[in-house]
Amino acid sequence: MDATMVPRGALILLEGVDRCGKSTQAKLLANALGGVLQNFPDRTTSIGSTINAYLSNTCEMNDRAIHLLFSANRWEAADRLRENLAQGRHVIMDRYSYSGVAFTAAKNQPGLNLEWCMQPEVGLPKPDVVIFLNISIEDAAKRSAYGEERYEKREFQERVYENFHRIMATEKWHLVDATKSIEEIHTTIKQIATDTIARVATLPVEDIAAFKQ
Ligand code: DGP
Repeated sequence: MDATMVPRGALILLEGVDRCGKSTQAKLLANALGGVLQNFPDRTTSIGSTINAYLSNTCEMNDRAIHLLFSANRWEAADRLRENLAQGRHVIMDRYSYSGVAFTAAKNQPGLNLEWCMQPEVGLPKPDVVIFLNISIEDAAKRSAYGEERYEKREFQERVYENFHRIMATEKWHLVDATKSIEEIHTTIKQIATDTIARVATLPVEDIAAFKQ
Protein backbone atom coordinates (compact mmCIF):
# COMPACT_ATOMS: atom_id res chain seq x y z
CA MET A 1 0.00 0.00 0.00
CA ASP A 2 1.24 3.51 -0.87
CA ALA A 3 2.47 5.34 2.28
CA THR A 4 0.16 8.27 1.54
CA MET A 5 -2.90 6.02 1.39
CA VAL A 6 -5.04 5.60 4.46
CA PRO A 7 -6.57 2.18 5.07
CA ARG A 8 -10.22 2.21 4.13
CA GLY A 9 -12.86 2.35 6.81
CA ALA A 10 -15.22 -0.52 7.61
CA LEU A 11 -18.95 -0.55 6.92
CA ILE A 12 -20.52 -2.12 9.97
CA LEU A 13 -24.23 -2.86 10.15
CA LEU A 14 -26.36 -3.55 13.21
CA GLU A 15 -29.74 -5.11 12.50
CA GLY A 16 -32.58 -6.49 14.57
CA VAL A 17 -36.24 -6.19 15.48
CA ASP A 18 -37.63 -3.15 17.30
CA ARG A 19 -36.52 -2.98 20.98
CA CYS A 20 -33.47 -5.22 20.49
CA GLY A 21 -31.13 -2.49 21.76
CA LYS A 22 -29.59 -1.79 18.38
CA SER A 23 -29.61 2.01 18.58
CA THR A 24 -27.91 2.00 22.01
CA GLN A 25 -25.25 -0.40 20.72
CA ALA A 26 -24.74 1.51 17.46
CA LYS A 27 -24.05 4.72 19.44
CA LEU A 28 -21.68 2.96 21.85
CA LEU A 29 -19.79 1.36 18.99
CA ALA A 30 -19.54 4.58 16.98
CA ASN A 31 -18.14 6.34 20.07
CA ALA A 32 -15.69 3.54 20.84
CA LEU A 33 -14.38 3.48 17.26
CA GLY A 34 -14.56 7.24 16.65
CA GLY A 35 -16.71 6.31 13.66
CA VAL A 36 -19.65 7.87 11.85
CA LEU A 37 -23.12 6.84 13.00
CA GLN A 38 -25.72 6.49 10.24
CA ASN A 39 -29.33 5.72 11.12
CA PHE A 40 -31.80 4.38 8.58
CA PRO A 41 -34.34 5.60 7.90
CA ASP A 42 -32.57 8.96 7.95
CA ARG A 43 -35.53 11.14 8.86
CA THR A 44 -33.59 14.40 8.36
CA THR A 45 -33.88 14.45 4.54
CA SER A 46 -37.01 15.37 2.59
CA ILE A 47 -37.55 11.72 1.64
CA GLY A 48 -36.97 10.89 5.31
CA SER A 49 -39.65 13.34 6.42
CA THR A 50 -42.18 11.57 4.15
CA ILE A 51 -41.11 8.24 5.67
CA ASN A 52 -41.54 9.76 9.12
CA ALA A 53 -45.08 10.86 8.25
CA TYR A 54 -45.84 7.34 7.03
CA LEU A 55 -44.38 5.67 10.13
CA SER A 56 -46.25 8.00 12.45
CA ASN A 57 -49.50 7.23 10.58
CA THR A 58 -50.11 10.79 9.44
CA CYS A 59 -50.21 9.68 5.81
CA GLU A 60 -51.04 6.52 3.87
CA MET A 61 -49.05 5.27 0.91
CA ASN A 62 -48.99 2.44 -1.59
CA ASP A 63 -46.85 -0.42 -0.18
CA ARG A 64 -44.45 -0.49 -3.13
CA ALA A 65 -44.13 3.30 -3.23
CA ILE A 66 -43.11 3.51 0.45
CA HIS A 67 -40.76 0.57 0.01
CA LEU A 68 -39.00 2.42 -2.79
CA LEU A 69 -38.84 5.59 -0.68
CA PHE A 70 -37.09 3.68 2.13
CA SER A 71 -34.64 2.43 -0.49
CA ALA A 72 -34.22 5.92 -1.99
CA ASN A 73 -33.41 7.14 1.52
CA ARG A 74 -30.47 4.70 1.54
CA TRP A 75 -29.46 5.64 -2.02
CA GLU A 76 -29.30 9.32 -1.13
CA ALA A 77 -26.68 8.41 1.52
CA ALA A 78 -24.72 6.01 -0.71
CA ASP A 79 -22.11 8.43 -2.06
CA ARG A 80 -21.46 9.78 1.43
CA LEU A 81 -21.04 6.23 2.77
CA ARG A 82 -18.45 5.44 0.10
CA GLU A 83 -16.59 8.73 0.66
CA ASN A 84 -16.36 8.12 4.40
CA LEU A 85 -15.01 4.61 3.86
CA ALA A 86 -12.53 5.82 1.24
CA GLN A 87 -11.27 8.47 3.66
CA GLY A 88 -10.64 5.87 6.33
CA ARG A 89 -13.71 6.54 8.48
CA HIS A 90 -15.65 3.60 9.86
CA VAL A 91 -19.40 3.85 9.34
CA ILE A 92 -21.73 2.21 11.85
CA MET A 93 -25.23 1.77 10.49
CA ASP A 94 -28.32 1.38 12.63
CA ARG A 95 -30.53 -0.60 10.17
CA TYR A 96 -30.08 -0.80 6.38
CA SER A 97 -31.33 -2.81 3.41
CA TYR A 98 -32.15 -5.94 5.41
CA SER A 99 -34.64 -4.00 7.55
CA GLY A 100 -36.13 -2.76 4.31
CA VAL A 101 -36.65 -6.32 3.12
CA ALA A 102 -37.73 -7.86 6.44
CA PHE A 103 -40.28 -5.14 7.25
CA THR A 104 -41.92 -4.75 3.84
CA ALA A 105 -42.11 -8.51 3.29
CA ALA A 106 -43.81 -8.81 6.70
CA LYS A 107 -46.81 -7.01 5.21
CA ASN A 108 -47.62 -10.34 3.54
CA GLN A 109 -48.93 -8.67 0.39
CA PRO A 110 -48.97 -10.65 -2.89
CA GLY A 111 -45.68 -10.17 -4.73
CA LEU A 112 -43.94 -8.38 -1.87
CA ASN A 113 -41.60 -11.28 -1.22
CA LEU A 114 -37.97 -11.16 -0.07
CA GLU A 115 -36.65 -11.24 -3.65
CA TRP A 116 -38.81 -8.36 -4.90
CA CYS A 117 -38.00 -6.30 -1.83
CA MET A 118 -34.22 -6.73 -2.32
CA GLN A 119 -34.18 -5.52 -5.94
CA PRO A 120 -33.94 -1.75 -5.29
CA GLU A 121 -30.97 -2.40 -2.98
CA VAL A 122 -28.84 -3.87 -5.78
CA GLY A 123 -25.83 -1.58 -6.27
CA LEU A 124 -25.83 -0.09 -2.78
CA PRO A 125 -22.60 -0.50 -0.77
CA LYS A 126 -22.64 -3.90 0.91
CA PRO A 127 -21.74 -3.96 4.60
CA ASP A 128 -18.41 -5.55 5.51
CA VAL A 129 -20.11 -7.18 8.45
CA VAL A 130 -23.68 -7.64 9.65
CA ILE A 131 -24.29 -7.98 13.37
CA PHE A 132 -27.77 -9.18 14.24
CA LEU A 133 -28.96 -8.51 17.78
CA ASN A 134 -31.05 -11.56 18.42
CA ILE A 135 -33.96 -11.44 20.84
CA SER A 136 -37.35 -13.12 20.71
CA ILE A 137 -40.34 -10.84 20.21
CA GLU A 138 -41.65 -12.07 23.54
CA ASP A 139 -38.53 -10.82 25.34
CA ALA A 140 -38.31 -7.60 23.27
CA ALA A 141 -41.93 -6.77 24.08
CA LYS A 142 -41.19 -7.07 27.82
CA ARG A 143 -38.63 -4.25 27.65
CA SER A 144 -41.21 -1.49 27.19
CA ALA A 145 -44.64 -1.17 25.68
CA TYR A 146 -44.74 -0.79 21.91
CA GLY A 147 -45.34 2.79 20.83
CA GLU A 148 -47.70 4.28 18.29
CA GLU A 149 -45.60 3.85 15.17
CA ARG A 150 -46.96 1.87 12.26
CA TYR A 151 -45.01 -1.37 12.70
CA GLU A 152 -45.04 -1.53 16.48
CA LYS A 153 -47.39 -4.44 16.78
CA ARG A 154 -46.54 -7.83 18.19
CA GLU A 155 -47.80 -10.01 15.29
CA PHE A 156 -46.06 -7.80 12.74
CA GLN A 157 -42.78 -7.94 14.67
CA GLU A 158 -43.04 -11.76 14.79
CA ARG A 159 -43.13 -11.82 10.98
CA VAL A 160 -40.21 -9.37 10.78
CA TYR A 161 -38.21 -11.65 13.10
CA GLU A 162 -38.97 -14.67 10.90
CA ASN A 163 -37.94 -12.74 7.79
CA PHE A 164 -34.61 -11.72 9.32
CA HIS A 165 -33.95 -15.37 10.12
CA ARG A 166 -34.86 -16.40 6.57
CA ILE A 167 -32.42 -13.83 5.16
CA MET A 168 -29.58 -14.79 7.50
CA ALA A 169 -29.88 -18.44 6.48
CA THR A 170 -28.26 -17.43 3.19
CA GLU A 171 -25.73 -14.91 4.57
CA LYS A 172 -22.81 -14.98 6.99
CA TRP A 173 -24.05 -12.79 9.83
CA HIS A 174 -22.86 -12.54 13.40
CA LEU A 175 -25.70 -13.46 15.70
CA VAL A 176 -25.34 -11.75 19.08
CA ASP A 177 -27.50 -12.59 22.09
CA ALA A 178 -29.36 -9.32 22.71
CA THR A 179 -30.69 -10.45 26.09
CA LYS A 180 -27.22 -9.99 27.68
CA SER A 181 -26.21 -6.78 29.50
CA ILE A 182 -25.42 -3.62 27.53
CA GLU A 183 -21.73 -3.92 28.50
CA GLU A 184 -21.45 -7.59 27.50
CA ILE A 185 -23.08 -6.96 24.14
CA HIS A 186 -20.86 -3.95 23.54
CA THR A 187 -17.72 -5.99 24.26
CA THR A 188 -18.82 -8.72 21.84
CA ILE A 189 -19.76 -6.28 19.10
CA LYS A 190 -16.57 -4.26 19.52
CA GLN A 191 -14.47 -7.39 19.03
CA ILE A 192 -16.36 -8.28 15.84
CA ALA A 193 -15.92 -4.71 14.59
CA THR A 194 -12.20 -4.66 15.42
CA ASP A 195 -11.66 -7.94 13.54
CA THR A 196 -13.58 -6.57 10.57
CA ILE A 197 -11.57 -3.33 10.53
CA ALA A 198 -8.32 -5.32 10.45
CA ARG A 199 -9.66 -7.52 7.64
CA VAL A 200 -10.76 -4.69 5.34
CA ALA A 201 -7.84 -2.33 6.05
CA THR A 202 -5.67 -4.06 3.46
CA LEU A 203 -8.35 -4.02 0.75
CA PRO A 204 -8.19 -1.36 -1.95
CA VAL A 205 -10.86 1.33 -1.76
CA GLU A 206 -12.15 0.36 -5.22
CA ASP A 207 -13.10 -2.99 -3.68
CA ILE A 208 -15.96 -1.66 -1.57
CA ALA A 209 -18.55 -4.26 -2.45
CA ALA A 210 -22.09 -3.65 -3.64
CA PHE A 211 -25.25 -5.73 -3.34
CA LYS A 212 -25.54 -7.95 -6.44
CA GLN A 213 -28.52 -9.40 -8.31
P1 DGP B 1 -36.26 3.13 13.69
O1 DGP B 1 -36.10 4.58 13.40
O2 DGP B 1 -34.97 2.33 13.66
O3 DGP B 1 -37.10 2.86 14.92
O4 DGP B 1 -37.10 2.51 12.44
C1 DGP B 1 -38.41 2.95 12.22
C2 DGP B 1 -39.31 1.84 11.80
O5 DGP B 1 -39.23 1.65 10.38
C3 DGP B 1 -39.01 0.49 12.43
O6 DGP B 1 -40.25 -0.11 12.79
C4 DGP B 1 -38.34 -0.29 11.33
C5 DGP B 1 -38.94 0.28 10.08
N1 DGP B 1 -38.03 0.27 8.93
C6 DGP B 1 -36.73 0.61 8.90
N2 DGP B 1 -36.24 0.56 7.66
C7 DGP B 1 -37.26 0.14 6.87
C8 DGP B 1 -37.38 -0.10 5.48
O7 DGP B 1 -36.45 0.06 4.69
N3 DGP B 1 -38.59 -0.50 5.04
C9 DGP B 1 -39.66 -0.68 5.86
N4 DGP B 1 -40.81 -1.09 5.34
N5 DGP B 1 -39.58 -0.45 7.18
C10 DGP B 1 -38.38 -0.04 7.68
